[in-house]
Amino acid sequence: MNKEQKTFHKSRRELLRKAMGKGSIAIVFGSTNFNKSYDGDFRFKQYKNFYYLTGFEEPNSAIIISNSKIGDSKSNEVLFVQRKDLLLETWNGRRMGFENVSQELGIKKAYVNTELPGFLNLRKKKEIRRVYVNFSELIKLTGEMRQLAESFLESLNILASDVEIIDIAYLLGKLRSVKSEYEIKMISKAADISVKSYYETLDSIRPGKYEYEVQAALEYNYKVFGSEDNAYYPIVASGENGCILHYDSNNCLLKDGELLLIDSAGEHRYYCSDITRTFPINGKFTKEQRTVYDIVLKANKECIKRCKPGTSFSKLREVSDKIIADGLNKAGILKNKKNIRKYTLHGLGHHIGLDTHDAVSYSKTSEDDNDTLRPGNVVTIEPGVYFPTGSEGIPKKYWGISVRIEDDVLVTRKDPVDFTSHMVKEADDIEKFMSSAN
Ligand SMILES: [Mn+2]
Repeated sequence: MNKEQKTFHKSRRELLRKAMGKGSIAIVFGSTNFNKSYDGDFRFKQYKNFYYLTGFEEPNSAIIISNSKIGDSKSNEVLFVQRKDLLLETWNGRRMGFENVSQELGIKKAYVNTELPGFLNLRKKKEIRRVYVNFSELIKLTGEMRQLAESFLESLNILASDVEIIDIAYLLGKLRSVKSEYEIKMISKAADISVKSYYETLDSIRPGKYEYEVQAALEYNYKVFGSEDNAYYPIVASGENGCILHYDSNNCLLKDGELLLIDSAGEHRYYCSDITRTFPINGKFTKEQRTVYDIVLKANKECIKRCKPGTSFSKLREVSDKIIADGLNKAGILKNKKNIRKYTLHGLGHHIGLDTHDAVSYSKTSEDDNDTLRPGNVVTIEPGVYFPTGSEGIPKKYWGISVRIEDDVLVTRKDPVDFTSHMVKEADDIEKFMSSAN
């Protein structure tokens, strides 16, 4: 791990210590291998909260973080990892080993994960008043960590009457929602990789190709440009499929005269981007498609401009719905503007980061406002309009049209920074690019 990344994860542990306050201890488990079928597992992916604090990508790990010394470790942070095992490493890949943790990750102290139970006995530790645990992930652990997690959960039964036991997700979500310079660099790099890949893919969009061919071109290019993984499973939805928000079959033929909605992006070093563009399959929008497209684009551009501290997701959605309702109404497509949400369906945007829909709070209560945007937030702006066949009150010639346009935007004290602004989105520019690509 390079120095910059080490410094980043160290700074996250420090932030967490501050946020927890004195008398607190955090116990955060990493992920384990999950079975897909028979003797095949899903590709391993680290839990994001654990990754945030460590940058460590091996399964069967856990970290304990506190403001004071933890157990006999003489350290305020201890990582538990798999033991080195030459035979298992031959089958399943290299292991760092506890001996190399401090050098490789910059975490002060490490042990083999079989030592963990000794550290989880908190009953005699009078100085501990609060215990933060990633319960929602802990209960899913498999394999060697499962037994350990279960006995830990049982031990909390007695402890719970004496100290506060709290799920750490909310607290870490608060920290994760404001991105550091390092994180901003990673997300913008992921976005740039995705944009480059879209350009390389434009010439595979034409009548007669299949959705999965476009998907394959995108995924190939993500890897080539430096992405280790999809940020999420690609949606490559032609025609009416675009009206299915989480369409992922990607097995239909691209037809002349229809639109292709692509919602797909790569990640970089665990940080996600999230892009949607809508293309005319034959390279030219019909009059009806163009009308809807330009209205959605107007909402997209206006909301990106407004991505400044003090605005909120709910305010932006109102703005977007109003632009789209007015636009559709003026074009004679939507009579009753009050019905607009039947056709815009989803929220206007979300945070992105280690998760594509970043696992942070969006709630607004009298105590805590997570709806309002702050400097350092990175969010998507993704207005969409969907007219599936049978849409009541919508003229038939618009049925089957779905348009979504999504960009990734950093909120700063000054103007918003659009990480995906170099991806073509004006209807004229899209047509120009597609005619030169084909
Ligand atoms: Mn999105």
